[in-house]
Amino acid sequence: MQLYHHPYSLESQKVRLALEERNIDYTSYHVNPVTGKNMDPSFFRMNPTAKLPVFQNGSHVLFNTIEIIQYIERIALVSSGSGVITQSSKEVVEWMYKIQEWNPKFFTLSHIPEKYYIYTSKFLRRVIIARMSEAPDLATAYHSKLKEAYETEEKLHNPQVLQRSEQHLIKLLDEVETQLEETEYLAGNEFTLADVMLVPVLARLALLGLEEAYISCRPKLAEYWTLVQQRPSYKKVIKKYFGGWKRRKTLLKTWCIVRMRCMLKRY
Ligand SMILES: N[C@@H](CCC(=O)N[C@@H](CS)C(=O)NCC(=O)O)C(=O)O
Repeated sequence: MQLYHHPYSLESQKVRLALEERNIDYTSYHVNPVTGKNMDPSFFRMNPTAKLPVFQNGSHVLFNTIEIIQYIERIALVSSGSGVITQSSKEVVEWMYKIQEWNPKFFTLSHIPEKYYIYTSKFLRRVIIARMSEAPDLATAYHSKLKEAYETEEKLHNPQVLQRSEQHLIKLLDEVETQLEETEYLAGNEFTLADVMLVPVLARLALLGLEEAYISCRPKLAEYWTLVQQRPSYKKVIKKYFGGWKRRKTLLKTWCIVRMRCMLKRY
């Protein structure tokens, strides 16, 4: 089994947490979306939306986060045999869909300093154009990606889009807080795949420096956040890249690559 993913990608984090929690072995391929690696023709041919993650098991290729996680769950169920692991309950699945409904894209981009966002998005557009000339048979798909990039920039200037995204997040976190008043974890007193979906959302808020504004102000959520950060899966998938000083190192490395390639005009 192969997973094409990147530590920056929130959707990838969800899938990697599920793989770690269920103890499934896989071959990992890093595809950095900020340096435009997801635009390479080899990856683009497999997934013309260029989105991460992609999970491959033989000829079976999955792109949808929930489908991948449910597939991982089935593999874990089969390999556990004796029934140590049980299938996700209706509550777990409902939470998974509820969390997946919130798209972090505009919220995240609107909290990145504008100069970094503008520089990187210009770089990515150039990468798309360069890849398009390398693989003219994929021109239509690359064109769609270019269009998407312009639309994203336009939407980022629309206060309504940003407001809707924030309101959606607040509603989700309020529902989570109400649930955590009843149970230790999201769907009961055990960590489940619903929690696997939520942890990267909280990690994203922390990464953007918004822990106070969205997590700490909700007492149960704050307790939960402290608890889930103790898990080995969290340490391996998120803390390894973004914990403490590592955050700076991880972000700086990508920023240097982007700057260098811009300076050398190597798209
Ligand atoms: N496949 C996911 C969504 C994947 C997704 O949005 N991935 C983002 C990263 S978290 C991505 O790859 N963005 C890069 C791009 O759009 O070029 C789903 O289930 O809807």
